[in-house]
Amino acid sequence: MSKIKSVFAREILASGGAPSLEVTVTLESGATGEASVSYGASAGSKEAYVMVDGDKSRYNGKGMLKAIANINGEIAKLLAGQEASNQRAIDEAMIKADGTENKSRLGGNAMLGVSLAIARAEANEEKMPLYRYLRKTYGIEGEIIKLPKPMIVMIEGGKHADNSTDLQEFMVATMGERPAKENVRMEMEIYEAVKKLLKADGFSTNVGNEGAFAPGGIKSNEAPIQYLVKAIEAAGYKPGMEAGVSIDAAASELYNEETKRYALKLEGKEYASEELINFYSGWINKYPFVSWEDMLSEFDWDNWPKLVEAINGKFPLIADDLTVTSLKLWKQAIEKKAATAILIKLNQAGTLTETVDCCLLARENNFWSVPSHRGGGETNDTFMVDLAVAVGGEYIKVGPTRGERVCKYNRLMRIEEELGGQQ
Ligand code: 2PG
Ligand code: MG
Repeated sequence: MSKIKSVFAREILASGGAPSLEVTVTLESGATGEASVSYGASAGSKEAYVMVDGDKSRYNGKGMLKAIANINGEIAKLLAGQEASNQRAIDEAMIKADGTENKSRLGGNAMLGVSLAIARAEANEEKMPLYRYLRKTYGIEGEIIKLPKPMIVMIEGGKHADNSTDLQEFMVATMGERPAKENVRMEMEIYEAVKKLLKADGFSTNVGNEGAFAPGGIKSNEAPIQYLVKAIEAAGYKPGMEAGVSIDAAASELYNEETKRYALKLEGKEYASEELINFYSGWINKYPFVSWEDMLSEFDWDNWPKLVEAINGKFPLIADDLTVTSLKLWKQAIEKKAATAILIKLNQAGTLTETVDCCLLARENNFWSVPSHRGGGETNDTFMVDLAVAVGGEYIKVGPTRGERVCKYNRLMRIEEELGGQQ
């Protein structure tokens, strides 16, 4: 145990080439912890506030100097001398000091960077791998550690890639139990198979934001599902047994709040919610799905339960923009039977404790939590992987290529190696 001596933040670059921030926390014992903060391209409207400078003379207004000043000034002062092992109390103190619903005074990005760096510093202080420290801190000790499976974005569109599909992500998720490194290998073999199939049909295999293929000119939003099923087979695996397909429509981006319709350009259609549910429903029994995510807009709460009913327990409906890793919204979604799993993004919540609380609520209800990367502003930080391991997240959702993505899978395989026979 040790007290916080200093908190220091700096501006770094995130994957999209715009800034993010990195925080170093030093304890009185000399132990240190570092963390950086990611942010999204298709962010939900109720996410914790990402504070950017707005000064157009630097990085087109996307600088992080204001958030950094909040960390190096007010937050550092608030936390100096506090016991670093009191993570929950520290996060609560920051929330109280901020005093706003969406962390807009101090910045959700500022608060999260500090929150995560403190956890890393204390884990280092206690000489524990981060996932173990998180289990201890949040009382998740004593159960077998089960590693999350990979859910890998293979084909992307929406806000993550121009000229591709309307729906944002088409993923392959491994099924069944095997070592994490075998799951990762399978996925990458399937990724190569997707590449070959797309090439054979004359598509470009350039990649989008998350390192997934973004085939311009693809004919429909259903075609990527077919490519993925074919690729699973071509790589030598059984669709629906060893690997299946997941979709994240990121449908808030397709929804017009005034007309209450979803624009699917590839289909040349504008669907009302029920029509869109019917359109999706045609796929339910046709393909081996592992999960669907954000198939409806965050502004279309009333129709989510209808989609849950249409899926009829075949696979989980994951809420992302709908619940934005907020305990309040996640409780509401469970109550209304609007979703049956939750996507977890640390920066949506803005503190570690609030994020873990969402994961624990999922556990209590036997729903999956799926820690996820971010689209536009990912960093090399792998905290989300340790979080997934700590809370027993069923999957981690991360892109297949580019350094800020593969580091997550490399961390997962490293944890497996560390655990050895202890799993
Ligand atoms: C999502 C994410 C990650 P973004 O919608 O699930 O793939 O995208 O970070 O852009 O919100
Ligand atoms: Mg999403």
